[in-house]
Amino acid sequence: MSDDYKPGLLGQIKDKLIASKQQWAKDGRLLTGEASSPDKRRLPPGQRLTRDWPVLDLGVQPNILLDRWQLTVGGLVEKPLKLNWNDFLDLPQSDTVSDIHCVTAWSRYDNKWSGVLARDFLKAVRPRPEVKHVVFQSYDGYATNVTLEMFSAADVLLAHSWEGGPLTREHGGPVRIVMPQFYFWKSAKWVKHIAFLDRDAPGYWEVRGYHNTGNPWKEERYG
Ligand SMILES: Nc1nc2c(c(=O)[nH]1)N[C@H]1C(S)=C(S)[C@@H](COP(=O)(O)O)O[C@H]1N2
Ligand SMILES: [Mo]
Repeated sequence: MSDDYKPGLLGQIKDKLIASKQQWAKDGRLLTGEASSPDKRRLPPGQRLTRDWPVLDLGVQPNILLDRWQLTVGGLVEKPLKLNWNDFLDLPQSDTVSDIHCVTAWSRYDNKWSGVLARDFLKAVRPRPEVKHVVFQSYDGYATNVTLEMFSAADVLLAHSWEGGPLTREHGGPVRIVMPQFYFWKSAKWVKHIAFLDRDAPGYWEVRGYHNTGNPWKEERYG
């Protein structure tokens, strides 16, 4: 976890934001109860489109220099990895275009990402047959959990670039996860370690009242 987290003024403001977001989960804020399905509409229920790109974090935006960056992979895998920046760029590179849906009700269409597809990453890591869950751990102490099935979708990316330029620090650079089919809290910024597990391990928001899966078309905000 982040040892260097010292709440200053910014930290205190963020603590309030976190507290109110946790309260939303208790109150069931933004739930519309509208029925929807992925093939019928692009904008999930209760969402509104934005053209800017809001920044959400816990009050720390870790500054990881590329020559000190590392991504490690552990748990039940045939190939535990410790990747430096060059190792990461040596993996097969792909581009994707996907929409963002944040649980705070903003969506942003047509984001162009570059990086390593989860499917290519999985080929390098080779999870053991008993693996059912994946946990992303980040440089700011954040964590979020998904199933191996969710992580294996064709559109999931370990992204280092957005719209042709390096992903900025505020948006999770050097590398963040992009999970387009789920609320954006599943898309861990500043990813540091990926654990492959045979049991579930709920992350930061999942233990604070947010849904374990977070499918926006089913409006799985809280749970
Ligand atoms: N490491 C880390 N990843 C994170 C978060 C965070 O606080 N720390 N916040 C999550 C939430 S709630 C959202 S909505 C998105 C926000 O990403 P953005 O700031 O690029 O819009 O990042 C997700 N990933
Ligand atoms: Mo979020």
